[in-house]
Amino acid sequence: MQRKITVKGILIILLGFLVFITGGILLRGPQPFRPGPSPSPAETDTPAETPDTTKEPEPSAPAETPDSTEEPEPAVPVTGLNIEYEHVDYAPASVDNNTDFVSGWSIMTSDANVTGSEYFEGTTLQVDHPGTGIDSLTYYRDGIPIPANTDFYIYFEAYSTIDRNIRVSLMNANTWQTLTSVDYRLTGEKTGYELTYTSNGAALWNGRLEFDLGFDGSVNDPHTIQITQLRIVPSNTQNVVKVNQIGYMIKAQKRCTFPYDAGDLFDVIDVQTGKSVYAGAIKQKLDNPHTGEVNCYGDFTNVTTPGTYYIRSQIGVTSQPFVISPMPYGNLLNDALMVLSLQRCGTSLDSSWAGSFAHGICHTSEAQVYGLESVKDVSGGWHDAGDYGRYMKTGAKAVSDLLFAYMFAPHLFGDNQGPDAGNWAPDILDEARYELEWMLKMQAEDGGVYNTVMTQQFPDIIDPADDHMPLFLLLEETTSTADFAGAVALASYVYKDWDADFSKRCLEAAEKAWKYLSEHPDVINYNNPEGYSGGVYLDDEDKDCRFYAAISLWNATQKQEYLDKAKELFAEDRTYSEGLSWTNVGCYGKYLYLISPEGGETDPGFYRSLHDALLYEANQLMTFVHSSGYQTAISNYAWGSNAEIANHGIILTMAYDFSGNQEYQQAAVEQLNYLLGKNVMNKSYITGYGTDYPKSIHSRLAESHNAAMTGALVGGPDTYHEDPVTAKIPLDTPPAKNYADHPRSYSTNEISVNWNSALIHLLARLL
Ligand code: 9MR
Ligand code: ZN
Repeated sequence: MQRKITVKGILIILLGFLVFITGGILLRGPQPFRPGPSPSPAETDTPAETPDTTKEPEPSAPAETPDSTEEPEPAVPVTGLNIEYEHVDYAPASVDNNTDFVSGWSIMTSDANVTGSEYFEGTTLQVDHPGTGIDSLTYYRDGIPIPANTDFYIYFEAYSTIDRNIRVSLMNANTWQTLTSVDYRLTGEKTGYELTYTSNGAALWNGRLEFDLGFDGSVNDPHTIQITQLRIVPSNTQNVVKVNQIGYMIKAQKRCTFPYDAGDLFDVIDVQTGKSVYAGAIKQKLDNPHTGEVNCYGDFTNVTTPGTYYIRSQIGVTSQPFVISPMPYGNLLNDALMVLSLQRCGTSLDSSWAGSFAHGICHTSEAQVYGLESVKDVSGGWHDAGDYGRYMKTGAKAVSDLLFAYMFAPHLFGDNQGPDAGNWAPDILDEARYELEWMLKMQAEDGGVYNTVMTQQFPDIIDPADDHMPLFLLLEETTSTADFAGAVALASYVYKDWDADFSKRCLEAAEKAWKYLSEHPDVINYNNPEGYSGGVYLDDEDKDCRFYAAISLWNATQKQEYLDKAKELFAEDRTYSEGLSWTNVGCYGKYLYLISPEGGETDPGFYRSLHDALLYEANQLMTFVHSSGYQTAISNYAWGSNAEIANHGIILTMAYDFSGNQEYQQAAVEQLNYLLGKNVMNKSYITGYGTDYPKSIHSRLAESHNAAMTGALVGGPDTYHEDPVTAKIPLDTPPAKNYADHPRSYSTNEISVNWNSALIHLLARLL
């Protein structure tokens, strides 16, 4: 009878501990009391770090805006942000390749005595007694996939302190049938050995590689054998290692996820040379209930040479190719913003900038106010999503994202694309203003704000200009009104130096909305009235919206009354200060107070409470990150899960700003990595980006024009099967796999302004 002993991995700690925390504090700590002007591009980066300038957004400097030399110099906007932009110093100095490393190798002995120690790159076996036969002592690993009709190349390096023979076999672990077997002679000199094999029979998923290290017929004395650098490379690889399919910023943490135990180590292979430039440990084996997998991850942060690479695991599975570069995401930020321009309603889209999405003027008829005889002009704004409805909650959320993105990183946004290129204002502010002008029209005389303008039913899949159904203006709500007040008061602050009149109009509207809120202290929020089957954004809690509104109004006016209200709401329930979604907007308020030049000075105690609340919120997200094999900050995959992941990434970057703890920023990068392909579906969820991205999105504009826009974030996996396509997915499918690249899968493959704005906001904070 053979005795099976699993080698207890005695890990040799080769590298130091991760140095996550220290790097960022000195370079980019929060400076909470210092207001400052927007940094100029020159302050933000060194030229050497931005080689691919042709693809990057142009900073909106006057010299780069052609054809209007007569125009006055644009005012340099002073947005009052007190965080100066600097590139994040991402890279931990070292990657600990041993922590959490679990070997998949085992030792089996009959009458031999052996002890083993191993680390991710190899193993050392102390053979005290080799037993009586070559298979008295075997060192082996199971679970090696052996696809049919595939050539295998197996390589290892080894030595023995006494010259001796060993046998290496590839087997079927289920039947113990030997597929191939070769004898080698080890010497005291470490030597590379090779073995090739062609699989002809049926595919076999539980292959075994076995080293027979028992008695070779002559050597009986105790000796030491070392085996390292083992690689099993099939010609026929599967792309199952998950990466960001675009790539990784040089300074960022770089991780890939393995869907199962793929060996002990992985290589980063340079596509041009085919050579491994780095080997790291596959580690942290974790059950993943969201994906139904066992995951491990690999960290290759230390690869910092620009190039195109792919990951290959020790037993042969690979990833899609990706780049490592200072700015790998090319035009993504601009494209994501252009998606919003293409959603413009109440105007025609000109082919000069809208290309194949050009269409005639749409939805300009006056809307009938629900329940009244009156009609109102509420033209403009963005089509919300794949439908042509326009909704206040998502509009306010999206505008907030754009304004915060601009405040954080103004240098990233140019004045060279879309319908307002070259008008001296950054396109992102033009875009936000297009929606804001519509939002202002959505306010009723009493200050309350309507929740939506839409047709009674969703239109067919037609061009916007062909949708002539009557428009209805539905119901004032406190939720919509408070969201409006938060975003519009923020606009009054941001546009002050660009257009004082517009800024004033915004402030008046926001204060009028506040008055309405004061007169309506209880939440008002409506489902669609009977007979109306368009979109609906249900939100039965308005305190987070009021919190955002109060802080944003305080920020714009410095009136104590607003701050008092914000403090009262926060004291009532900390969670009113949480969230960055269309339904929870509290974190916009919390963050705004923290970055406001007057924040800490006005009320240091409140500042400290909000500071701690931000870290508390981020720490909750970090528990999701730490328990996920993909480092994903989500616990429930519902409609719009991709946007939730992006929103949570933003919160993590905010926590980084106010703690200097780089772990938050690294985790935020992982959220972008998820959206660009490092996910169980091996799918980039952003159209036009990555090796495999959505092709059949749910969008009336895209479908009626037979094209898909570039840079659009789709909703992503939704556990609850809320459309006819995902309704056919088996119910026991793990949550993160409930996704369908199908135009009728509106719950997973639609695009939406408030999802793209989250992507823009996240990118602005990471690039
Ligand atoms: O994003 C919304 C999601 O959270 C809701 O569960 C769903 C049902 O109410 O509605 C989603 O929003 C859609 C809206 O109702 C209509 N326009 C398209 C939106 C995105 O799919
Ligand atoms: Zn329209």
